[in-house]
Amino acid sequence: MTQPIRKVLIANRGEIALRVIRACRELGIRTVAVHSTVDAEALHTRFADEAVCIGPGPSPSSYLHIPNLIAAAELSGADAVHPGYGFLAERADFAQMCIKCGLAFIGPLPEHMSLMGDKVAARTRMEASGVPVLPGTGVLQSPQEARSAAERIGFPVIVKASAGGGGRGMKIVHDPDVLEQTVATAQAEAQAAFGCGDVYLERYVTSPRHIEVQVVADHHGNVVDLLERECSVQRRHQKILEEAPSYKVPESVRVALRKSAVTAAKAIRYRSVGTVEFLLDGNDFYFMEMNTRIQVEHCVTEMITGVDLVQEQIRIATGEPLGHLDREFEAKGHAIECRINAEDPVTFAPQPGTIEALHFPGGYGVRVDSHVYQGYTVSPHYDSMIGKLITHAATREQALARMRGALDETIVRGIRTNVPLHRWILDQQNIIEGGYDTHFLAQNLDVDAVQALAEEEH
Ligand code: MV4
Repeated sequence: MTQPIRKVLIANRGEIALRVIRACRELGIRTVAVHSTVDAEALHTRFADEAVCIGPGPSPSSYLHIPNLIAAAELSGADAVHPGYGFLAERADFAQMCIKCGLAFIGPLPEHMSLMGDKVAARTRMEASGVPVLPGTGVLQSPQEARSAAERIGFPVIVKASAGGGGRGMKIVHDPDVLEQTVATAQAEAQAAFGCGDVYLERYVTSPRHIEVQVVADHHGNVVDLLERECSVQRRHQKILEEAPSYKVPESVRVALRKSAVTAAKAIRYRSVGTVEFLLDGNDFYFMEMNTRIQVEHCVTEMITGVDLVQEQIRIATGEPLGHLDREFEAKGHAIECRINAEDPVTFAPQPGTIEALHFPGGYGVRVDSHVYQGYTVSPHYDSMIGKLITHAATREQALARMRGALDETIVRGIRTNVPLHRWILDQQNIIEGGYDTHFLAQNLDVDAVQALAEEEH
């Protein structure tokens, strides 16, 4: 039942393209990079065994252009496609097209992506499978229907777009008097943004933590969880810092979270690596979304489990059973990841430009996943993340200390980065103590303190 993979086309760029190249190299698999004209000199273009130009800088004409990607795969004789994260990673139509063209898609089935992309369908399916969901509704048929539903649920409620996700298309309603109007606006906005005006209600959790469980599922129905990550340090739904395992979550809750994630994956006969996201409200937790891709923050899970998630993803795509992975995992130490972005540390405005000087940290327990180098130009066409610093140590306290040192050793000149913001975050009492919630940054960000650190940077 196994289908060998000899050559992988990587439908992505940046650090994740390098991450996939490294995984393939170790598995003895050849790689094909695709790149836009802007990325002709990029490291993924250089380090892959082959490279194919797929169009100009703007993503719709290159990294999102399905016909060009399929043509590149056929031209190069690739037998599989790895989508990375972002771009086409969760597009069921892309996965479907790959399969139709005889290419193994290194990810789940298209139907898994469609189901989880439809937030109401996902909610309904999870609830039916015994995974906890918040009190809420199906697709609202009218703004009037919202009124009686909200009375049953209790205020505050949140209006979410069924085609949204990742924080897009959400509105919080505290006041019953504005509910119907808010629902009508949300429907119109969802129609404009997603081409689908379906919205639904949920009870709004005012101070949640974001905890997500890594799952790995093979083609034979075996599912295992690789513990959880906490990603509560976010700004406008962009994660900034992640850690594994979660801290100050009672053991009984962690066990229940992990069990629910496995239940979720089994219920939909999921395959490949995936992440089940939960909102943690005190000791209660609720299913939020499932991500059907490898995630940016997968590295912290790798550090505490010793499992190469990208290699496993590829092995699973060949039809291999979980085998050695099919066991109860226990965290080995603690890992933290800081996403380094080319952006102003205070305003968060992207900072495209050329990196004049660069030094990344090193040492025991320090991992750097990055695609940039001295002389590299950060393009305004793509995401501003220029790399990830990951530290791993026996304890959380040691991992934090190691990260402070790693940040102090990081030098990026020519463009502004969020390194000073990270340095500030790691000195905050809420972070040091743990147990912070998703409002941490919005409620605590001290712009002047971060500015001072930015100016002090050598
Ligand atoms: C929520 C919520 C509170 N109550 N749903 C944000 C991203 C998307 N996955 C869903 N999100 C939220 N859904 C209910 N019923 C709060 C958030 C939320 C959030 C969640 C995780 C991490 C950061 C967040 C920041 C703001 C809002």
